[in-house]
Amino acid sequence: MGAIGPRQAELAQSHPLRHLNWWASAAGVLSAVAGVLTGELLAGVASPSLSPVSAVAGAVVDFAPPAAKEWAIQTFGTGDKAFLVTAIAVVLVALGAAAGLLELRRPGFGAALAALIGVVGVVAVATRSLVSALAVACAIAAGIVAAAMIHWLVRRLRTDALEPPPADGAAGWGLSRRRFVRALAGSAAVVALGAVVTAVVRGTSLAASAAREALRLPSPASSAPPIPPDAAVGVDGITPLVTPNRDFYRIDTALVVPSVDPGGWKLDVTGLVDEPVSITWQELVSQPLIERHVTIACVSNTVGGNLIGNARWLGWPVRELLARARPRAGADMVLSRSVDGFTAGTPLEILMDPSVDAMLAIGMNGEPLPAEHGFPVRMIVPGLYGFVSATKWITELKVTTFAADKAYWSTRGWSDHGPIKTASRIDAPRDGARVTAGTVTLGGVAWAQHRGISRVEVKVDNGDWLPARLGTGISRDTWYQWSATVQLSPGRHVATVRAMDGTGALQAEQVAPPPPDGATGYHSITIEAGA
Ligand SMILES: Nc1nc2c(c(=O)[nH]1)N[C@H]1C(S)=C(S)[C@@H](COP(=O)(O)O)O[C@H]1N2
Ligand SMILES: [Mo]
Repeated sequence: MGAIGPRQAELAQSHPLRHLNWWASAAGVLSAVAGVLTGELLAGVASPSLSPVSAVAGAVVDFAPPAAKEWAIQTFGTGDKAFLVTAIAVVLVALGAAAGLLELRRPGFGAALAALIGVVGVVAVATRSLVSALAVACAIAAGIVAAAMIHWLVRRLRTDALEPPPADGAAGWGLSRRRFVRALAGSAAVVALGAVVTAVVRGTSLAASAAREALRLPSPASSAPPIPPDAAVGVDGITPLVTPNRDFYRIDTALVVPSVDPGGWKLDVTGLVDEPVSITWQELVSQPLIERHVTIACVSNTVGGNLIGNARWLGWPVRELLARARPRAGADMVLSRSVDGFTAGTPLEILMDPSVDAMLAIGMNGEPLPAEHGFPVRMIVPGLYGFVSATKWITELKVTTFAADKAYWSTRGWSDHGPIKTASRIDAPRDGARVTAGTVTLGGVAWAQHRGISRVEVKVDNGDWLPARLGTGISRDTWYQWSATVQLSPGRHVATVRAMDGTGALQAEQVAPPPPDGATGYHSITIEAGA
């Protein structure tokens, strides 16, 4: 082995590696694909609602001029999302090839271009409302993988091409490029395997999340009543009145979040009805929609627990759809089914009650439902625990009877019926917190969905119950904030809260665990008051 042979030197100088263009482009495209797969695969596990590609799709829709959007909708109709994803793929392939060519000529520059594409992904993720550290990390990983792979493959290509011919005189590049080809083929095999794994892990979620990002919710025909100015009591550390989507509790039996493309979604009303009906996504979104704040809660929530959240839901009243199907006399339950087989059994009477506004929800706090919260459509029923009402990824409403059908949790030790029990919680100060002795402000939330809260009281140690200041409720279907100032002497104290619902019934004091129909008992915290 010695100096670079004259043939190679000539290649490098007079025809600077031009004959390797195809190979370098292939390496670049493969690296781009590897990066995208990495991002999507990680997102599938760590951040199902927000993957790098769906973020870019969303950002493109947000920042594209209206005329371009109009054109895409006119030209591709409901295929506009598919067009968007295809366009992003074409751009990525082109940029990948360009990065390969650049890396061949200026080692490091192509890798930098790949990293820059990764940065675009990171920025796109950062502009989305569901942004999280994990979502950003997925996009960063995508950029790193693409940049590292392009650098490694093209270096392999260059060394192979520039290596002196072996002593036996066989053509240098012709022989040694096989090592590069092997590296490329090996990488392609890994990428292909990664693609299969990604497809399995993510299913159709890329299409679904891109569709979600590109979606614009229609305006409600009936808007949510405005939040009263004195609904918030202004105590530090209290739960916000409306829970941001990214902080909303999540409870379901799904190992992998189902991905449902609204384009193929429909909801069938079956069972004891005069006329089985179906509704597609397009039909659903063109109905007069209502928007309401509703606080949903999990029956598994323990006293003082946080499996509860309040959101502004946009949807179509379930009773309108049921009315089209005309439930038969004798039916008393609607078994709602999810794509993943989960079922909930809801009293038909509640779903048909015009004062309840049970809805097929498509929007949560002004955006399409996040994948984790049931995209594209879920049910929301004010006043009922989630396990008997809040079916996510909903696909069927079977009108039936409690006698004939059992829902998922009702066969597993939980009750058939699940009205939400009146409860209250102290959020501030935190349990075990140290405060300065003297006047201390407590704050928290209380809820009795559909009955409303009429009164909240607090007690320190074994003292008297003192009335708390109750914020005006957004509606009786949501939780209420409350605050109270108490006097604490130095030492350890126990503060307790209780609430009374709108009918004048006090919340149950008797301590009961969540099964079979919801925990009861008063919430207490300890406070260390220092001098
Ligand atoms: N498809 C499906 N929907 C479901 C569930 C589920 O396991 N699968 N869990 C229910 C339960 S027990 C609750 S408390 C709520 C929680 O809704 P969230 O995850 O949006 O907060 O969803 C309900 N809907
Ligand atoms: Mo639940």
